[in-house]
Amino acid sequence: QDDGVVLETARPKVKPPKRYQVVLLNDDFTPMDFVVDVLTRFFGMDEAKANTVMLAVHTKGKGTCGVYSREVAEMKVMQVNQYAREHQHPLQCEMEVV
Ligand code: TYC
Repeated sequence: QDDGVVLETARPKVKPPKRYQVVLLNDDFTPMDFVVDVLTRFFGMDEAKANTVMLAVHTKGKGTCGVYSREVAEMKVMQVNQYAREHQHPLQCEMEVV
């Protein structure tokens, strides 16, 4: 019966998964329109948001496109860099742990 004793089971600590920022780097050659296309195509931004982010990267040198799990961030980085290379633009995308 209820004697007030609480039994707790020991369990290994699980850490929350790390999150990763996907970052776009500025360069002097990639057309602004192409960067806006990338941001709408791969990061689900509307045209206005994509324009704002593109201009922030253009003026500040780099900027965050979104924050994801490692797997999703790796996929976005690969897709963006491949898409840029296919179109012969030097646009660079990287990931950073938050
Ligand atoms: N600086 C580029 C230009 O003037 C535009 C640009 C913006 C390029 C963002 C890359 O990540 C970038 N055409």
